[in-house]
Amino acid sequence: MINFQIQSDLSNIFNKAESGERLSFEDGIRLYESNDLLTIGKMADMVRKRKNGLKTYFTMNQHINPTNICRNSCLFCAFYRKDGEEGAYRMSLDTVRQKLEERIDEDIREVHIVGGLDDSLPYEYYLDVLRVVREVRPEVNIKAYTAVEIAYLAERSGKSWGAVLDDLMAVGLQAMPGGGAEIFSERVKRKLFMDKLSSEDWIHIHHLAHERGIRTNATMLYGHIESIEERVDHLVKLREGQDKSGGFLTFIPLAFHPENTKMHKLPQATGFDDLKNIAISRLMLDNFDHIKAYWVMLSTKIAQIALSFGADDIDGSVVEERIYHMAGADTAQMMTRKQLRNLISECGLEPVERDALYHIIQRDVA
Ligand code: V47
Repeated sequence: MINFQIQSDLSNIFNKAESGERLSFEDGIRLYESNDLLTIGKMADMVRKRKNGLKTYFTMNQHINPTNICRNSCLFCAFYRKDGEEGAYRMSLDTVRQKLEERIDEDIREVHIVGGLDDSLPYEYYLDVLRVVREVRPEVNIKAYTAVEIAYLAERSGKSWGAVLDDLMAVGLQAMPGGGAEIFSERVKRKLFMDKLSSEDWIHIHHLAHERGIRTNATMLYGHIESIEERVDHLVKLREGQDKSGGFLTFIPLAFHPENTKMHKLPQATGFDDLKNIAISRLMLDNFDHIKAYWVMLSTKIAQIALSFGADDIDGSVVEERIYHMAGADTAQMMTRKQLRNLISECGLEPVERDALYHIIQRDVA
């Protein structure tokens, strides 16, 4: 039971959140229209504590982006390059192996792999990357390839989406990251990421993964040209998708970073908007167990506050993040286990180390 007075016009929503009643589309709009951030945050914290208590998850992970060469040209992306362009790269399998071996002394539990849609790489390369990870680190969880990459590999190989997932599972795929969802709006898609999947296809590929026992994440890219109606619609579509399969693990709101993109004139989302998105997603996504405050995108300072605004996960040690750093993120490239634990404990919360599937890692910590 939460002990504070709701003096704003959000008391109706507070009553629903307190009793566990599902919030409507209109409730979502009212939350986004409200500037009563502390009330929204308190409500989200109440839901977060009901679901996860003080537990706050983190993971020791490694990001590998095998290629940044991409046939798409999404306006929000600073990561992609065209073949031959300055800064374009394509890792050999030996380089992938070397990246993994460089960190072999660290007890990493998740390898997170995403890259571009690279027409010069054969289908088998995408499988081989996972084979290399399995060889070097047989125990690690492999979280790889967005729904956009799955659809691309299907098109390249002439196989169905399900058959591509089967091939990837056979070489170690266990989970999929939440990228590529962007914002589920045809209007925005036509303007910013014309060649990507429709919302129906993105959700369908995740359902095919869930049917096979592959757990997946979901994201929403905000802070560009989307409206609040489009944000709420995105959350409602994900909630409906989760009702059908139950296979989503965590939701990660991602703030658009404009630097080095074709939309560099847009301002970056504010801390106020970041916290609002964390809190509203916690309130709307009643069937998601976890909301992630991705420190690389938010900064460690906002991520810490987000842990009292509905988030119960802070992602991980990361190392060599490229997508945000190419877009001007000035956060660190990595965090140690100790730093992650301290960041969480300092907020009066309980750090819990997990793998990509939210299995808890027990350790003796000094
Ligand atoms: O889909 C790309 C976003 C996503 C920019 O599942 C940008 O655990 C901001 O999905 N500014 C990829 N955002 C990252 C992603 C992710 C990250 C961390 C954890 C997980 C997980 C998933 O990044 C893309 C797109 O929405 N993105 N460019 C940019 N300039």
